[in-house]
Amino acid sequence: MALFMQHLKIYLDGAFVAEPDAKVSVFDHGLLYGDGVFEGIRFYNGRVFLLEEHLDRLYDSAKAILLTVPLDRDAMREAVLETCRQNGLRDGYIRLVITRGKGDLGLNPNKCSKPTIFIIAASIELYPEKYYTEGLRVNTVPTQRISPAALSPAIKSLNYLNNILAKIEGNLYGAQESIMLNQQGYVAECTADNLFVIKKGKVFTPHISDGALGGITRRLMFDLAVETGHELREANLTRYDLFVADELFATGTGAEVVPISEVDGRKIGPGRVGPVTEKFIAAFRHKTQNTGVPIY
Ligand code: PXG
Repeated sequence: MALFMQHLKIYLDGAFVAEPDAKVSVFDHGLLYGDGVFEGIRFYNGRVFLLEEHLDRLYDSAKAILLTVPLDRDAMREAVLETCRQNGLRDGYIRLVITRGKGDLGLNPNKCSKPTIFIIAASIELYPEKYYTEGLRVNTVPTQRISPAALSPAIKSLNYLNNILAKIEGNLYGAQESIMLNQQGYVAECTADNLFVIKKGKVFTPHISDGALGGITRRLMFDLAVETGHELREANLTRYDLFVADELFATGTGAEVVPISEVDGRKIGPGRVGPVTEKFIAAFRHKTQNTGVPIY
């Protein structure tokens, strides 16, 4: 064992600080109200994967909640890369968070003078490899995806209670992920992953307007569909479409491309990873290992 613990270096409002000193005020509205936005980003093989796409979504999320990011895009990109360098990492996970900042106890964001920005780069514990062959057991859950008229699910905000409640319900069923429906009963997404349905060689995924986050991994699937020769289109999907699918998979920065082998007690297709999903997994892994913005 190491004789001393090496702390992560955290980017916090323009400086790098050791993890025990990386502290945010109890008056920060990110904490008091979940008022802020974030990104989860991966880096593989010394390169940050799909960084520009994550920056696009970050600035769009901030714009949608009228949060003016005090760093421009070039400075933000450099802050992300420098956080990886400061920690000497080549593979891992980046959490980039921008909160409304420190305010008073009222929710009025006008009282917050300066957004708080922090960036964590760390190694992560991946899903066990067996999930990628055996697939996940998932459940649809009673908690509906929040209506776009209430808070757009396209905004990657710090308000995750909707997803967390769905996750808790899945946990109660012993599921490894939960599928959320929207208020019309159509499939929206999983709690931190987008969903894909394969039927007769064609691939379908819920519309963003059905309550799915515009996942960066989801977006990539449209390119991989062309590469693998499968038609992919957006559709209104019901639980029935899931039950009778030939294959299902979920996508997300953390989960990558992961098969789903059981939904609400129904075995899906072969009950393990299917041939089309295998092609998407292989194409995805090739991209992660061979593309991205170099860190060093
Ligand atoms: N839907 C929701 C609600 C999400 O939060 C995705 C889909 C997938 O999007 P990306 O851009 O990652 O392909 C997310 C991802 C994690 C993690 O560790 C991911 C998210 C949130 C918290 C943790 O994978 N969001």
